[in-house]
Formats: sequence, structure tokens, C-alpha cells
Amino acid sequence: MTVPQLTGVHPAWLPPEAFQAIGSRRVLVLGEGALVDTVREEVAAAHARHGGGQGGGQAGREGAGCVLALSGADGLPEPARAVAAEAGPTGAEGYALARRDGVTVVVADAPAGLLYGLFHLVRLGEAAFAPADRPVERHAPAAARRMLDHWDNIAVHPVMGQVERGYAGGSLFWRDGELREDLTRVRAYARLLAAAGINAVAINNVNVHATEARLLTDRLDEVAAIAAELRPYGIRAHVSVGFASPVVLGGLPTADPLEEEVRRWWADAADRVYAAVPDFGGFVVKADSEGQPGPFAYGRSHADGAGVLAAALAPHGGVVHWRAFVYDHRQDWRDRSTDRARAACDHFAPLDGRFAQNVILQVKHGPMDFQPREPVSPVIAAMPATKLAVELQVTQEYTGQQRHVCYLAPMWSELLAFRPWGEEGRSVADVAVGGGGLVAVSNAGDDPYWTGHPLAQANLYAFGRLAWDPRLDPATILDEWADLTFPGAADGLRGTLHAIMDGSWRTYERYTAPLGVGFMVRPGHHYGPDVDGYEYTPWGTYHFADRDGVGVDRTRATGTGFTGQYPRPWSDVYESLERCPDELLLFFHHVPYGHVLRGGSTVIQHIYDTHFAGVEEVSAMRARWDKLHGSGLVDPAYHARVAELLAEQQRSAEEWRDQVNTYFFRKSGVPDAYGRRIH
Ligand code: GCW
Repeated sequence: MTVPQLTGVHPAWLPPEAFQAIGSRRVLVLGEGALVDTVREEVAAAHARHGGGQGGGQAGREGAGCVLALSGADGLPEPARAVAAEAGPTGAEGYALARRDGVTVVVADAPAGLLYGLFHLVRLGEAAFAPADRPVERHAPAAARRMLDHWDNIAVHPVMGQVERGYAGGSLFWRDGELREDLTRVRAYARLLAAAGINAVAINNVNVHATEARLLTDRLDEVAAIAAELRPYGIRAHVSVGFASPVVLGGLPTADPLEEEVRRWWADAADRVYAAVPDFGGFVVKADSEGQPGPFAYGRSHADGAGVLAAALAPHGGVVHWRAFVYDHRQDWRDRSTDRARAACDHFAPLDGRFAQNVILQVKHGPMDFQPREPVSPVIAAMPATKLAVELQVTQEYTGQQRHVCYLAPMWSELLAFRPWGEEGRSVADVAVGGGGLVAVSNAGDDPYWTGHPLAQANLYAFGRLAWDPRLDPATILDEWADLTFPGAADGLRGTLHAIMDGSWRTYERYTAPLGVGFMVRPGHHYGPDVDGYEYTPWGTYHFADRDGVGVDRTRATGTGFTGQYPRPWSDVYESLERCPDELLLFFHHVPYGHVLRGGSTVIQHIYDTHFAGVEEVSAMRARWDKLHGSGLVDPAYHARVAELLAEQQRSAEEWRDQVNTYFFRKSGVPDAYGRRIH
């Protein structure tokens, strides 16, 4: 294994300077195992660059300023031995850190923990070597699986392109329909992900097209090649598979999960995969959703469907991520009895307790589809006997498509802290951590900045950190990211980055669809405003604006009854017009434009105010960034790229403001209380 080096690609949060503190000291690495070798390689690369010496032999032990050791390693020197004893078990991925007698110590029971410990030292930089002693700190990930899903296609899809909802160029894995010849960048990606805490990656799109289906058969060597790049950084590969594979690939007459030949086909497929990739993670499945095949075709349940795959993977220790994103996408807007928000719970809650042990039900965080504001999905509280993973979207499909700055950690942190059973109950993070962990759709591609918008790197970093510890504060994560990304300049940049990014999700929310109603986007690509774009389509995403009011009545009393899918207190809070939080009002209620919000203004005035304010905030963000021009704090090309994107964000925010304000002014006939210009 060699530490990947790339030219012409931004180093994101692992620039060479981030290794200065380690690289300029004598470091002793002790232990055996592939991931310990990765730690050794990292330390050696840091030394080569920064001139420190690697400890080794007795002499090195004495001179080492830093010891990274497996707690069971032979000849563990003091003070590492004492630190290990004091720390106790660290678990499969945890580590303990301390500084004693002038030596900084990281000890871990298992190699993965040592790797995460190394990256923690990188985050701390010089602070890890401050002269004073540092008491033993123990670190371990909250969730066992911290996963990214790639929606990458091998072949370029005629409508969706190569990466579905990808805003950062092409796939990191494939190019022109073939596996990339040089996979160095995949390894560099794995390294970045490991430094953020990620340990699983699903490599292909959940919409499995014909070419990608073959990853299970004659293209399996591609999975093996990608897995080989991810492995040195502790990341397992998972693959999205089509439910109809036994028919499509195997030529069987059926994919009925209860048919013996279908069971056998999946078992053989899993055996083949594990023969090629012994540490393979498992399958991801989107079934009976947006046209993907599934068990419904055979009159079987999703528990049966997931079961056949689970049985095939179980002997190898693999898992099935079965997605709960199942709804009717051929709806009639006139049919008020069908509510897309209800669908996941209606389909899955009755199956609670019926999924196999190695099935993880992967639930989008909201009941609709990654809108900038949604309530938490009621499925999260409805299936106590099922392992649930919560799915987030790092790729910014509905949050500005990596052309707008939208730092998503505040949104994720808010929803992870949400307590569906009320203040005394467990949080969303507790459910995920105790179940299937956290999953997110990646925002990375072959763009030189990895994520299109350079500042969108912070979202990828933040997802990993929150999956590791959901209680981390978004502003602290931003500091970590900035310190790593802008070595030596972070002090001068921090104020600007916080001013631009901390509130950017709320800013985005202000200038787009109001009060939780969502989906006023252009159909198809989902960028930019189109208030009625989805209003008469079959997709089930309506706002029901008319001359009198707007919003979706999801109450039990008069609406779709969706509020009843929540436990108390939220079923009552959301049901009540008086108690429903303003930011979700139109998600749950249809109200007249003159309805007075808890915040004091009317719905229509709130729409005007937030849309004017949102655009002003974007102008302020832009002015703030422009001030950095020529400061020497950011690389000029980086500066220019962000400046260009902020100009587009401003144009787009103004377009949103004008379309939304004009639409509601025209519908309601109510003028703005402040007489501002509505186009
Ligand atoms: O958000 C929607 C996207 C689809 C996506 C789907 C899903 C991969 O618009 O492009 O398909 O969700 O999550 O399956």
C-alpha cells in the first residue's frame, strides 16, 4: 500500500501540511494488521515530507514523541502500556488518546481504531503535542456502520447522466463505460472518508440499469478492484442490486423470493461475490420504487423480498440495506386520499419484526424526499423491532445542487437530535445508532474539488463526523474542517466561513419553498423555482395553493391522517394548528393566507419577508467572500470558483424570490405590508 498522491486535485481536508505535527516528530507504530500497515505508511509519508524520524528498535522507542500502538502489541513501551491499562477496552474501531511524560499516545484494541486515532492526531495538529500532560480520552464511533451511497452509473444514462443527482462531474469509479484504469483517486477518496469516519461505501446507483446489474456477474472483478482501493482505509464495498436479477441476469422465469430456484440463484450470486471480495459489505436494494422491480410483482411482502437476499448474505456476514422509499409515483392530484408522505409507514410499519436479522431498513430522514425542510419520517418511530438506518442526502439535489452554499450539518444535527416520542424518549440518532447506522448519498465526483462547489466539501466531512458522533456541534465541525483544509490560514478565514456557512441552510430555506411545503422546483432536474412545476404531475408532491390559501391538510380531523403516524406528543402537536411549528405549518395544514403564525406574522407576509431576507443574506455572503479577494488566505483559483458560484446563487435566489412572491401575490391579492417591489 502506498499513500495516494494526486496532482491537479484539491486535497480537501488532508493537505500535506495537515501531517506536519506528526511528520516532524519521531513516531513509533506498533502492531500487526493491514490497517496498522496503513498507519505506518501514512506516518512514513508524513516523515518523508516533514523530516521527522520513525521510531523503531529500542533506541527509537526512547526518542519517540508519539506512540501509536495496538494495545496487545508486543513490547508496548511506557507510557503507552499505562495508557492502555487505564483506557480499558476500546472496541473494534475506538481508540484512546493521552499525553504523558512528553509522549503522545494513541492505543487501540484493533487496527481500525489505530487508523482513526491517527486521523484524530491529524485533526489536533500541534495541539496533540502541547507540553502539558493530557488525560486519557476515549473515542469510539456511535454508529457501527457509517455509510455513503454513490448513485453512480457505469454507462452514462440518457437522462440522469453518469452520476444520478451528481453535481461534481463524473464517477470516481467508472469512465466511458469502463472501470477507470487508474484508481489512485478512489484510494485518495477512501483516505478522505476514513479521516472523516466513514467505513462503508455502496459503489453504484440504487436505480440499477442493465450494465450495472452485471456487477454481480461478469463485471464482478470491477467490484473487487474498487474494494481493493477502499480496503486499506477500512472501508467495505457494498453493491446496489436489482430485485429482478435472477430474471435479468440468471434467465430464470421468476424473481419470486419464495421460489427455491430464486433462493438458490441469490445464494450462488452471494457466494461468487464473497469469493472475489471476502470482506464485501452487502447489497443495497431499491425495490417497488419509482419503477424498480420488487416483491409486489409476485404478491410478496418486502420482508419476503429482503429475506431472500438476507439469507444469501448471512453465511458470509453480509447485510441487506433495504430502502423504505416506496410510494405511488402514478398518483392523480385530484385524489386526496393518497398521500405520499404516508406511504413508507403504511407499507413498512406492519412488517415490523418480520425482517431477517441482517436486514437494515434504510429510511430517508423525511417522509417525502430530501426537501430542505421536512418533519422526521414517522417510520423512524414506528418499527422498534427492526434495524433502521437513517438516510441523508449529502448530494444537494434539493438544496442548491452544489451551486449554492448550503452547509447541511445544522439540518442533520437538528433532525438527529429530534425526539419522536417527546423529551423523555430516544432521539433519531439513538434509533440509528442502536440499529443500522447512518447512510448518506455522496456528493463527490471527479471534479478537481471533489464536490463541485469547494465549500460543499464541508458537507461530506460533516456527514462522516456526525455519523461518528451525532452530538458534535455543526459549528465545531466547520472549524475542524477549516483548520484542516486551510492550513495556516484558518484563523483569518474562520469568521468569514462561519458568516457564510453556519446559517446557509436557513438562508436557502428562506428563499425557496415556504414553511415546509417543499417541491416548488423545476421538474426533472430539480434546480431553480417552478411553483406549479409538480402541482399537476403524478409524483404526489403538491402544495394545493389557490386564491384562498396554501398547504397540505395532513391532519386526522380533516386531511390525510398522516399526523396519526407519529406517536404522542408529535401526533397532537402536528395535528394542532396552534401548536404546529411554523417551519412545518404548510406540510401539515392548509391555511388561509391571512393565517397568523406563532411568530406573529401572516403566512403571506412571512412568504414575502423570508424571500426578501433570503436574497439579502446571499448578497451579504457574497460581499463577505469578495472581501477575501487578494488577501492571500485562499488560493486564487479556489476563491474565483466560489465567487463565481456565489454569483449564480444570488441570481438563482433572486429568481426564487421573484417567482414565489409574484405567484403568491397574484393568487392572494394581498400586497406586501412594506410596499417592496414584487415583480
Ligand atoms: O430524490 C429522488 C431522486 C431520484 C432518486 C430517488 C431515490 C436514485 O430524485 O433520482 O433515485 O430519490 O432516492 O431513490
